[in-house]
Amino acid sequence: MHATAQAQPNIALVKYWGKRNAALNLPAAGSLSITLDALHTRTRVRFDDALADDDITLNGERDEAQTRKIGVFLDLFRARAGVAVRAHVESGNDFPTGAGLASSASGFAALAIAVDRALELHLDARELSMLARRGSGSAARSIFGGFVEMAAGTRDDGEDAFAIPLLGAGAWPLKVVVAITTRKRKAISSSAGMDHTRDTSPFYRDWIAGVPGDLDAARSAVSTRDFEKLAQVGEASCLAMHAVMMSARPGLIYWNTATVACIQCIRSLQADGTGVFFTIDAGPQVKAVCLPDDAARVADALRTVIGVEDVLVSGLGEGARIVEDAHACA
Ligand code: 2P0
Repeated sequence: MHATAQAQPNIALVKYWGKRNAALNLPAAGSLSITLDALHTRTRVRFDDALADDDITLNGERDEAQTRKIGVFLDLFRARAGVAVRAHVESGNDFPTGAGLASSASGFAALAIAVDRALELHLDARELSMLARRGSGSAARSIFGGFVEMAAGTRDDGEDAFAIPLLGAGAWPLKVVVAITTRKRKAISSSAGMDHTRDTSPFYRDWIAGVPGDLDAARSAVSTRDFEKLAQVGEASCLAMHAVMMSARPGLIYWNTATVACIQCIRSLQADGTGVFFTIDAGPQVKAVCLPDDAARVADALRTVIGVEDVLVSGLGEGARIVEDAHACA
């Protein structure tokens, strides 16, 4: 009745921003991501007959809203197992939480894997991806390593909205340099930001309509290891997503001045022939995707940008998995 799992965040190169069904957390369009290896979530789950309520600790703290959300997520698994037993959940990240570093992706992926093992459900990866999606849309992708595609699906029950692995982490070992420009939590959650964008942006339909073409281009770039092509579609998808966010009323601006300075730094590196492109999520951090030999140069350059607090370098990593119980959380 207990298990510990580890998962890593993923970074979308073709972005997910919009839902077609909020109750089942179904995305309005597909997405394509890379799973990282240098940032980790570890989650320990122990079901306990003596508990009256779930007991949930995230990064050493208890939070009522998070406890409710995770309780609802655990109910999906309890229903599958036909049990009502409550759980102790301890989860920790070794990177800033809720700051645009995809902590909800690694968090719900790790939780899904740990709960599946603790309840001995033995669900397959597709089912785990669909269940992780219920916690957070991007978590469906962190079930897998390397390059991953998430399908929007068309079914009302969401049974065709899951991620699939496209290419293993070792098959095209790109690097990701993360420039951290603040450790503060973001003011507007992704879910709230997506709803607001759908409800108020005049460009929302065009944004969603453009995603399938970007997915085709990115999938083809991955299968042929065409970095230039991936760079073009990756930056275009990121900027289109931020454009639609900014066109909401009032506009959502997740960037700060250092975010823009990092983009400009990356543009000058590109002009000098460095293999790098940027992507930015619902937060001010900049992720620079690089050819392996160029990562050190990119990291050195981003460290000199005013407002950059820290720079992390990551390779591509594996999907969510069970780990030894001994050292539970970061
Ligand atoms: C992505 N983001 O594709 C996009 C880019 C943020 C910007 O997936 O509401 O936390 O839990 O399904 O997964 C962040 O959204 O949103 C996200 P919910 P999630 O990575």
